[in-house]
Amino acid sequence: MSTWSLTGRLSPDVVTLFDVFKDPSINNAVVSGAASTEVIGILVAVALLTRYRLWKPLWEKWLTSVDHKKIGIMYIVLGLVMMSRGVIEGAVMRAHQTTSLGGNGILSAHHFAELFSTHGTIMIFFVAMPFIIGLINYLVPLQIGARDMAFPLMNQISLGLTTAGAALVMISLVIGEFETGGWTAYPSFTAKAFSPGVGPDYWIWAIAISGVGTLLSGINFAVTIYKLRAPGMRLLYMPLFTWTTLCTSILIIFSMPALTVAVLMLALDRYLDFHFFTNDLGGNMMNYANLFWMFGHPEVYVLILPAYGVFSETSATFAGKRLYGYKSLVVATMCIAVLSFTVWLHHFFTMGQSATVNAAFGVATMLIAIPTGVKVYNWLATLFRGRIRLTVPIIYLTSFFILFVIGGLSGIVLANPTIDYQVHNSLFLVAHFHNVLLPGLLFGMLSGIHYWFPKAFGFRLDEKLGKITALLWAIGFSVTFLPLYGLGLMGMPRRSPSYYNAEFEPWMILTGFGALCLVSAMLMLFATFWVSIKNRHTLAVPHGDPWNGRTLEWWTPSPPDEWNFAHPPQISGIDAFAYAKESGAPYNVPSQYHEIVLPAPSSLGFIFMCLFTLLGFALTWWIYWLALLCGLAIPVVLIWHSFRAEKCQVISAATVRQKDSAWRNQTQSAPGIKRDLESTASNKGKASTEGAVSV
Ligand SMILES: [Cu+2]
Repeated sequence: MSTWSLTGRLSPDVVTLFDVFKDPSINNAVVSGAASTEVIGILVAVALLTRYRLWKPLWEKWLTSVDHKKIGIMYIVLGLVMMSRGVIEGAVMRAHQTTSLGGNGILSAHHFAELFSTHGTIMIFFVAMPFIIGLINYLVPLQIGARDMAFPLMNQISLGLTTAGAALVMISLVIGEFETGGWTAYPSFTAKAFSPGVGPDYWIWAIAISGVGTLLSGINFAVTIYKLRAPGMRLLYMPLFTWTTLCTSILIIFSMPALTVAVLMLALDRYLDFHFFTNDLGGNMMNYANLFWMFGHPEVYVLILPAYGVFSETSATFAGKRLYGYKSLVVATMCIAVLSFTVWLHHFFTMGQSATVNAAFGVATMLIAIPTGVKVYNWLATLFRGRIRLTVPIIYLTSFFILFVIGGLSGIVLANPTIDYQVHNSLFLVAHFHNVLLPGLLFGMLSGIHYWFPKAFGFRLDEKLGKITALLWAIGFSVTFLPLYGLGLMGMPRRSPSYYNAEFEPWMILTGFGALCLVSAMLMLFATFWVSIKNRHTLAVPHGDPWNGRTLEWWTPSPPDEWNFAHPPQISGIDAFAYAKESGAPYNVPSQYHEIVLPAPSSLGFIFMCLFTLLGFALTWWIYWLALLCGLAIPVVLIWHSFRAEKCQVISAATVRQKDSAWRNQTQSAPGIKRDLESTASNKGKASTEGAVSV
């Protein structure tokens, strides 16, 4: 096959839709089933959008929007779409392993390897990252009293690049195959000599493109927090979620380039016969391991810190108390951020460095438990003697306390190099990282979504269904992953398509049931959204403060106006909104209003998404003329765009006055709802401050 042919490596037989008819087997049924589910899903979405004439509003109100709130929501939608694939893949893997005693199993070993690679890649890069970036996008400008991100258009481009990466992973389900070397894509396994197919290339371009998007997001968040805080908001007056965002952004800015560079070096190895990571001609695979985990370990904290931020906000709000030890939480966050750069080597304790080096990195790893412990104690102290309401976010928080501590402790166990030698390649490790990522990141994000949903959409989520969802996640997690600790200690290797020890089987079946429970938790989550949307009129909270919130975002109507705040509020301490409610009349109408200038909608982010998806696809399949075309089009579009006169939309002072004073007047005259009626239909989003524990 010529490298320069018109269609590159593409040919009709790379489409996996009909594999099952060519060669009927359960494995191929799963392959074709997954591919056709995706194709049908897209067709149904197109049909529905056409049927309800939604293309125009979708384009005008969402895809071209530069409003940080809408971009945040789109990030989270992307995460939810990708999560439905990731969770089902996890369940398919469990189904395979319960049937794989003695080397059978429903899937081929190759397919199983693809599954654990896509599952990991999707869950980290296209579920966890969009969740945190989406939540940050939505919240941070509101929490600091800003009008938008520092760079609204760049924000849209970040979303476009992340979506392009996700699109490539989704395309690999139908056209060709994915890589089989895990979410880390370690060479030499992913080197050209051992994996000549398109799989690693899909991974490379998905990660490289979305990685640039994430880096731009990190820069955007940091600059926003440094430059756009409301008058009077000192750094130590910022809400804790904003603090964790700042630390996460700094982690992104320093760690993401390491990943992008490692991935591009791997691309040079594969495309242009460089030898960075080969075992010959001067290459060394350990260079990749170092670069990858220089990103990979801080990434763990990129993911977990925003969840810590969510737990800080929800524990204070639902205990009706000021956050205990605010400053120590800030310091702990910064300590975690710094320490996270000093431990990457614990990911390859077994790869032959000296005992001294291993010991140093082991100790550094264990140190992170100290600031983490500080945090857990502070949240507990916040709840202590508070007037706690047993809401959905509090259920997530309590599950987090119980389960995450087990995960954290197993991390300290693994930080001991001698123990790591024993269990590194076993399911013990799989248990550990799921044990931190599910109760930490996932529970944090889901409770955050539940908590801020009424802010974003103007109505609460159904509390009862939300509670069932939260419990199902907690139970599903425990049944699926806690047995893996035992299996790992019994010697079951990870990434293994089959096993030969009959003692493992009952435990594998148990985790299989757990996986079903997790799938039902996900379905329940979607059911919660569905039912709540249907009942949105009874659940409406237009006044904007349904939980008696403490931070600035609750000081706006729900959903907030496009410009967030008619006047940037004057800040003189932490928990500014709680203070305003205690000591004054927070909804007084200000005497004067000014016109507001907002950036105009733009199609640049969408165009970039299309061009980068096409570029990644062309490079993966060696369609070089197309890659060249896209590679030229991208800078041309960017230059063309920068020559256009800056377009803005001006909101007149009269419009701002009309909307803002209407909301203030209505809210002022509305009755305040006491906390025991919070989950009833009478909660329209104005909280009574009577009987609150004082700020
Ligand atoms: Cu690590």
